[in-house]
Amino acid sequence: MDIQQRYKSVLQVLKNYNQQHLLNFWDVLDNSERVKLLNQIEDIEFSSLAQKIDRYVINPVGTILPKSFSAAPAYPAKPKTDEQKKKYHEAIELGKELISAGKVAAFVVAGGQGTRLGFDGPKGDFPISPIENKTLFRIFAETVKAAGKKYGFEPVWYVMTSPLNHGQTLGIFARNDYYGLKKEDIFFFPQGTEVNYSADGKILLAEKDELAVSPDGHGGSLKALYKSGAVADMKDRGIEYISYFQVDNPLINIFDPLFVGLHAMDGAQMSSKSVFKSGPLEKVGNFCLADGKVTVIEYSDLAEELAQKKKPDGSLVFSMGSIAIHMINRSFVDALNNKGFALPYHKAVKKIPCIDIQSGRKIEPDSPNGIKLETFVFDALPLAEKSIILETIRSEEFAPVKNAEGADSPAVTKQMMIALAVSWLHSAGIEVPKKADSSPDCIIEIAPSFAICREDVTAVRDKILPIKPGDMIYLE
Ligand code: UD2
Repeated sequence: MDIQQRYKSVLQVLKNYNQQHLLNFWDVLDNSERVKLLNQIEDIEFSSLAQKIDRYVINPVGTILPKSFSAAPAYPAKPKTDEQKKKYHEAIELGKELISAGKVAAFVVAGGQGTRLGFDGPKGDFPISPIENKTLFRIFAETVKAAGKKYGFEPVWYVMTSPLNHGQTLGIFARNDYYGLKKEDIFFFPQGTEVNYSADGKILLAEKDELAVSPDGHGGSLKALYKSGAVADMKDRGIEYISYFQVDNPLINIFDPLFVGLHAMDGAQMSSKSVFKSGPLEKVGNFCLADGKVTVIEYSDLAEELAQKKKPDGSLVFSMGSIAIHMINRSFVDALNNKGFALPYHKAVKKIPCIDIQSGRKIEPDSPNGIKLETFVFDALPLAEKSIILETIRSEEFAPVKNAEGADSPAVTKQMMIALAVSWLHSAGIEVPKKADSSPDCIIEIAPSFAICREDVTAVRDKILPIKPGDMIYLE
């Protein structure tokens, strides 16, 4: 079809959906700009557009909560009964076997825009370790490599980017020689995008020849894993379990035998780790049980009265917060995509630079002017036949870098990294000098090549020299 024919047919479709403004600047575009715009418009899924705009943009009904739900049960961080102790022991053994057999792969979602942190560039390139200033990507890569060495397998790491940061991310890895991993053992793929809308449901133009788009949310990872060929690659390599984590959490325990083992023993398809919420209104999703299915209800959707509800012993009813750590079966992702699935959209009202469709002038908004739609990965939990939750201790596995200042800021994350290193040293029987307020009087950083878990430190404790007040010690 020549370009005029394509133009005519696209214009007709756009008219049917009341989006013909997207071609307002056709006359001032050159040929390559016209092709670029048509390609983007032809990629829109028009079959679901009208319903999507009505349901999520113009007349949003908000999240539809299950009619009745209760708090979801979780495996405790430490086993309590003899039966549990036996099960945890067996799960750890099974987890180690599966990891050693190369059945578990690392998977980071790194497609977010990281605007809250105010960092220019992919968030994985943010320096965070307390002494060496290692970036998040470097910490994950070294952890993946160390796990391969510890368990004797060739680790594979899947990295989801977005079309907005894909090229930059590839450049960062190449410049850093893939942080010592084999290039062919890191599989990069971009997630999908969603077009952005004005409040009245018109698709926004970022430029006269370009639609305004944004990443489709971490829920998009379940489609992108499949579309990109990552799932097929996993099949070829014999990988069965996907260890899913977010780019902002340097404490992540990527290859955790207990989590892998419990998930596999219970025959789950998608499982999660949780922490006890720091308070009733902490901004994390809440693990609930609805119709027998594990479901995450975002903090913003849980009525305050329920969030505050207490048990007779004074503890919170909805106490388990989601920290976005999941174990997902490759076969589950495969099956979802084969039968076709859709996660619900969540609407975010944001400042979106765009073109005024009458004048063609660029608008740089000071206040939110447009709508982005995203899907969330945890909305796939109720689609799993079986899903388990393993509680974990916040200080051991969760210190996300999200904001420039205050809670979840780099300063807090670094403190938590030091505190975890100190706690591992304590467990190995090593004295760590303390200040009067009992905070550590030293800065410690443990390289993944030295230890990726508490037990690793105990195993090499004789190599650690005495620590003096004020020391800065990097263990590698
Ligand atoms: C998320 C969870 C929250 C809690 C918290 C833990 C949601 C809505 N909330 O909050 O319940 O678990 O994390 O830290 O998820 N990402 C992509 N593509 C996208 C959007 C995000 O890859 O299109 C990645 C992003 O790079 C990051 C992660 O997803 O690794 C989380 O994104 P976020 O910072 O927007 O999530 P947040 O902090 O609102």
